[in-house]
Amino acid sequence: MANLWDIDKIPFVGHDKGVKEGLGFHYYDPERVVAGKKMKDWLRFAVAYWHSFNNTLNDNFGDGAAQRPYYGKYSDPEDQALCLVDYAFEFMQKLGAEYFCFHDRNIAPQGDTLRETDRNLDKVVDKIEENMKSTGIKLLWNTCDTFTDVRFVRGASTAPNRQIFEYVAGQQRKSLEIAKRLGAENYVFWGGREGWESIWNTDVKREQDHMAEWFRMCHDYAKSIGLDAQFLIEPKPQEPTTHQYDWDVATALNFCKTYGLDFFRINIEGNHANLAHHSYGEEVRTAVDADKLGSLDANQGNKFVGWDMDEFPVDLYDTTQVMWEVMRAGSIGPHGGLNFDAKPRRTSFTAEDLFRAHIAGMDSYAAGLLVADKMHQDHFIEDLWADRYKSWDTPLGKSIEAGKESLESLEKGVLDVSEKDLVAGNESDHLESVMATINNYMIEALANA
Ligand code: XUL
Ligand code: CO
Repeated sequence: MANLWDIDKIPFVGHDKGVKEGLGFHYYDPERVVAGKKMKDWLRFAVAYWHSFNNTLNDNFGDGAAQRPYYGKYSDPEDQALCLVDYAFEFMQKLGAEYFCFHDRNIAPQGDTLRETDRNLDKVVDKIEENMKSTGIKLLWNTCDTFTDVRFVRGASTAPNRQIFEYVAGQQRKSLEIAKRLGAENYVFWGGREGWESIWNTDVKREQDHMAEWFRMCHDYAKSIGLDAQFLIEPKPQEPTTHQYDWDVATALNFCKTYGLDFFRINIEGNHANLAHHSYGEEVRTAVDADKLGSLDANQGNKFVGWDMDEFPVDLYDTTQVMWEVMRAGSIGPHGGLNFDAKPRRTSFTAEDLFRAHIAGMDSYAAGLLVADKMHQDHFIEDLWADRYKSWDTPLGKSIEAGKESLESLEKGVLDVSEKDLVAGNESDHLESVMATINNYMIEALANA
């Protein structure tokens, strides 16, 4: 079974080669120019440290299956953490991913005090920094793990116990300092424990006030150290809590508006969108329309399972819809990328499987980009929208949109129209044909890729 060091850099082989003929990209051709930009610059792929290197692939009923050379080899967890850095950068280089993401507690073990933990972090960050310099791999974002440790059972910034808030402040300060040191392009906040199990024991308003105060402090500190990473909130409705405060994109945006935290953009994750009963594309649409798209956690859920499966994204409908929105917006936010917040299935436990999983995700997004590009070139959706809303492109439509009409002024125009004549529908508004046309775009754009 191939060891990471025996595997060569993953080449682009083209889509006429079968997936079984060795490791290669079928659609992802990093230097290929699509709509004026290289594929790699549209997609900006990032590897998620926690899933790709720290996840043992255990589950509720089974032990860790992942075969990684550092598991079980070291008695000191700091030595394991340092060895893992070599593995991670070797993998990312061979994959050709130019970015990565991590939580503070993924990269270094916790000590007996925050001071000791910070020291552990410094040693690993030194090594990460060296590797970033020698490979050119950049930090898309880092974040603070304020959900795994038992001290966070009742929340982090929203914990009822004030001392937990103080602890989070200290942990957070260090994490932002690391972001500055490693040149993070974004900084993510995912409130895994910021929510409630029951509203009976929870002062929801007070907790949300605390969370907003925490964000304000983080932003002030970032400014004070000259960290200009884009701040991102990552919404998720549930799991681990019954209700997370950042339920979905709209809720997170409303939270930011309520508390005047307009420096935030949104990091949207596919599986989180599904848990909130949205498609990935719908959530991206909400963020793009509000000019708040920040970055993407690329993964997918499983239709038949109601929790966060973090599957590698292979659904071309999702990737096409997401990339169509990204192309409409011009980019994945000012500094965003596609971070594979995804884990291989438990049966995919070798180093080769880790490549195969990422290749599948990268090819699926590259394919989505190619289909979306063809749709944009043809103005397929743009023309459909123009036709669907054409009755608004009239003097009266424009006047309503400009806020110049009233109920009385509009009523005059319809009072004497026969009720039967008011059923106007548009010729082009045949949803089934629209969906079938999208199928055709996929088939044809990919056959001619
Ligand atoms: C959890 C999740 C996190 C965030 C970062 O569902 O998505 O890994 O992306 O904390
Ligand atoms: Co995520």
